This record gives sequence, C-alpha cells and structure tokens, in this order.
Amino acid sequence: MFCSQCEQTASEQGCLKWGACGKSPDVDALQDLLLHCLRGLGEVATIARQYGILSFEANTFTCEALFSTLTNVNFDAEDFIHYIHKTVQLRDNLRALLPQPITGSPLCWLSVGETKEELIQQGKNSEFDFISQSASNVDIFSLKLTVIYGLKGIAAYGYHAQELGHHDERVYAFCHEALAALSNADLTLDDWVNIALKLGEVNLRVMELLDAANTETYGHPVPTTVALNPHAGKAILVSGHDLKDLEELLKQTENTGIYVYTHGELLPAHGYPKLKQKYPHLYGHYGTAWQNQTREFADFPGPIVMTTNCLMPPHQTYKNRVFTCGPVGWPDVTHLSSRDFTAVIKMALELPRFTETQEPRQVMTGFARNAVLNVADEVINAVKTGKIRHFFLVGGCDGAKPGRSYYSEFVEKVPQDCVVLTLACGKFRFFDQELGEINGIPRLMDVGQCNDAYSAIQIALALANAFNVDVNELPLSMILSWYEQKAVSILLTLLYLGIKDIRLGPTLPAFISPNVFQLLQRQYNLQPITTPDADLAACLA
Ligand code: FSO
Ligand code: SF4
Repeated sequence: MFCSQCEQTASEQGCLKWGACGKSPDVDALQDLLLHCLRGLGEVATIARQYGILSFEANTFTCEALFSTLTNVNFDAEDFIHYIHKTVQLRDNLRALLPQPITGSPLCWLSVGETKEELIQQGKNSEFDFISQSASNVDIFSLKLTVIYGLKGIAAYGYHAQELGHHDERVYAFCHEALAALSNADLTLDDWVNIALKLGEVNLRVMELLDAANTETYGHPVPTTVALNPHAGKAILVSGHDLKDLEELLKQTENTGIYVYTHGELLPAHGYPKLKQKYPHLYGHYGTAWQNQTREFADFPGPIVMTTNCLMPPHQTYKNRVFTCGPVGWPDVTHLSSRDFTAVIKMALELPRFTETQEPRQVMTGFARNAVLNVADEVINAVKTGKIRHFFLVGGCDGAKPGRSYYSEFVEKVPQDCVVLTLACGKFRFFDQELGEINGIPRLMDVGQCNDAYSAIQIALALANAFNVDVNELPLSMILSWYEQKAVSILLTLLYLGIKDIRLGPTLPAFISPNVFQLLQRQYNLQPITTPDADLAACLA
C-alpha cells in the first residue's frame, strides 16, 4: 500500500501498512485499480470527444468515482468493486461507439478480475506499475500525484454541482484529458506544471459552477445567527457538505417534531434563505470539526447522516446510528441510495431525545460573497480611513495531528484593526470567538465551507478591482491549512490566479518534492507557516 494524498499521512511520507485515516490496504488497492480503470475511461472519453461523442453518464460517473477515493469518503470494498466494474463497462460502451479502432494505452482495453481477491491483487499490481513507471523522475511523479489529488478535489465540487443539476462539459473534458495524460510518458516537467495550473483554472470554473448551483437553488447566503446549544426534543444530526441531502431531509422531517442539527462543514447551510428560513426545524449546529466526531457523535442522542467527507471509522457506541449517502460508505453502515430518509426519521423518533434546552450559545455564518460585497462601500471606506489595516483569510481544513493550534493562536493575536475571513472546517478552532466589529463590520466573518472558496476569491478580486490594484497588492494575507484533496485543487486555483505569499500548514504536502516546492517558492513565494507572531509580523510589515 502507498497513499500520500492527505496531511495525516504516516511519517509525513505515505501510509504503507494501513491508512492513518482507517483505510485498509485492501480498500487502498481497490482505489488504485479504480483510478487505473478511470485513466482508461479518460483516454477513451477524450478520443470519443474528438468524434463529437459525449457520454453524460461517463462524465457524471467519473466525478462520483473519483470523489469516492478522496480521503475519509468511502471505506467499503464492495462499493469500489461496483465502481471498478462500472468504469470498465462505461469505457467499453464508449469505445464501441468509436467509428474506427484506436491506438491508446493498454488501459483502454484492460480487463479486470471478477472476485474481490483478484481485484485487490490487480490493484496492488497497478499501483506498483504506476510507481515504477514514474520513479525515474521524482519531480514528475510529484506533479502527477498533485494532479491526481487535485482531480479528486474537482470531482468533489463537480459532484455537488451535478446533484443540483449543474454541469459543464469543459470540466468533464479536462478530467478525462488529465486522467489520460497520466499514461503519456512523453510529457515533460514543464508539461506537468502546465497541467497542474490548468487544473487550478478548471477548479475555479467548477467552484463557480457549484456556487451558481447553491445560490440559484437556495438563495445567496445572508448573515445568520446559529444556535450552538441543543433544544429539548428528538434530533437528527447531518454532517458532510451536501446541501441537497440536507434539504431533502428537512422536507421529510417537516411536522415530525424532530429538530435537525448541522455538524462540521454543514454549518454554513444555515445562511441559505431557502434552507434556514424555509425550514425552522433546521434548529442549530452541534459539534465542531470532523476529527472530533467520534466524541461528538457518541454524545448525540439521535441518528447521524453522513453526506460526504469527512467520515472517521465509526465507534461501536454509535455505529448503528450512522447512515451514509452518495459516494460515502462504510461496511455494515446503512447506505441511503435515493435520499429516502424514512429509516433515519423512524430511528430518531425511537431514540432518546435531548431532555432540556441548554443555555443559549450562538455563532454567525453566511458572510459569502454577496453579503460581504453588499457592504463593500463601508469596507472600502474603512480601509481608506485606516480603520481596517489588513484582512486575513484564515481558511482550510482542520485535522487530527498536533500543530494546528497555530491557527487559533494566529486569530487570537490578529490586531484589533484587522478583519479575519474564514472558511472550511479549520474555523472550528476559533469560530465562536467574540472578535467584535469595526464600524459595524464584523472582525470575524465565516464565508462558508471549503466548497465556498470561490466566494472568498470573488471577495478578494472585487476588493482589488475597487482599489484598482492587483490582488497581490491588497492588504490581504492568506493563511491556509490543508488536510485533504479539495485543498490541493484550491491551492492550484490560487496559484493559477497568480496569488503570491500564501502561507501553508500545518505541514507541507508529502507528495510535493523539494524541487517542486522550490519552484512554487520561486514563482509564488509559497511558504510554510512558522509561528503566529513571526507570520503576523511579516504579513503586516
Ligand atoms: Fe474539512 Fe474534511 Fe471541507 Fe475537507 S470536513 S477537511 S477541505 O474534507 O472538506 O473542510
Ligand atoms: Fe494515509 Fe491520508 Fe491516504 Fe488515509 S488518505 S491512507 S491517512 S495518506
């Protein structure tokens, strides 16, 4: 087994015996075989496009299948066996439509075994082949891994957008082309740098697509107060990132007396008018970031719906209360395949309730691009009159490894005349801090999920436009934390946009080779975080 795709990776090199996330070597091998087969599908789909042949099913399936291999999404071998066979079937169907025989890599014809054991062995062989073919150039290998992981990020955004009926053929075409490129031994280091930056560009497009999907479906987020204290009554907890899953659950729980709570990255859902305002039983938020779920889920009285990442190995104390949706999976945990939440609702009504309403505690969310840009004049004025000195975007993933207290300490030390924008689950280290206001503008604004990075980028670009400066000349510093592969695709988007001086932590990705990192340092002044004091001083200098 070799997997280095997330920040949690063992010894900061790669998980070799068992995933630090709980992924078994067998599931890792099946994920490798799935990726191998998707590369074949990518090649055939790319050739088919040249003949004007498009397969909607192959497009959407590619996103779902890639998303399933992202960290903490799916741990169920049976799901991967299904995905592998479906990939081969879609590839063969597309290949049969081609007007003439193709010359492609052997992956265009690869046949896969039937039994689980055969597939696992084939997966191990495919991983060995990929590593040995790439090992001669460690920097190209590093960039290939960067592209594979970035593709998983694009696929996650693409999947969420397609669930709301939004698609872009250019995104699908790029995914297939990049998968196909992995079999092209002629590509140079420069070619791979260009593919990685192109990935950043396409990721910007897919994030824009998702932003349009979310805001057209649920309205633009508005600043909203969210209760953090439980309310007496029956309860369901929904975690992950998928707004459609949450909406369907809210519809089905209307008038049942059940209170629905968000967990983790679903906190920003409260900001959407067509969720919070339409469904008052979307009561509040329970818990913090993903890595605290084993404690928080154990304490929650009702069933828990896991819509997307990040799922941790469920403890026996609550495993029978967990339900998964979409690409998420865990063996022996009930999977809901059609957004029918009947079983969840039945369990919620049978299980104990929160017995009392606890003392009110609350946070604010909903400061997405529309809400912030609605007060752009006030913000610009506050900057021009010196009331706001600097903006910090402290965003990204949280994680289980030590060293992440940097981010909460950083926010605590941000001077009073500076504003902090945040997004994704890293904010749970400081999301309930009272930072006050500057001229009515909150000093801490939650832009949304990691999936809302597009919103933060639009805020930065609009401010640059208003001040008539390059975005790098804004009084804005980006202090990012990464954990999984959506963060890889977002970082590539920021680099594609030419954004410099980003500080990245808590550690640098293991899959970035020293030479590739040097290149990023040289061109973008990308730098690792140091200490809150030193980084703050440097940003404000
Ligand atoms: Fe966090 Fe997990 Fe949203 Fe990531 S919940 S770590 S960037 O998967 O997705 O921010
Ligand atoms: Fe290790 Fe992360 Fe891969 Fe899991 S996803 S096996 S923790 S590198």
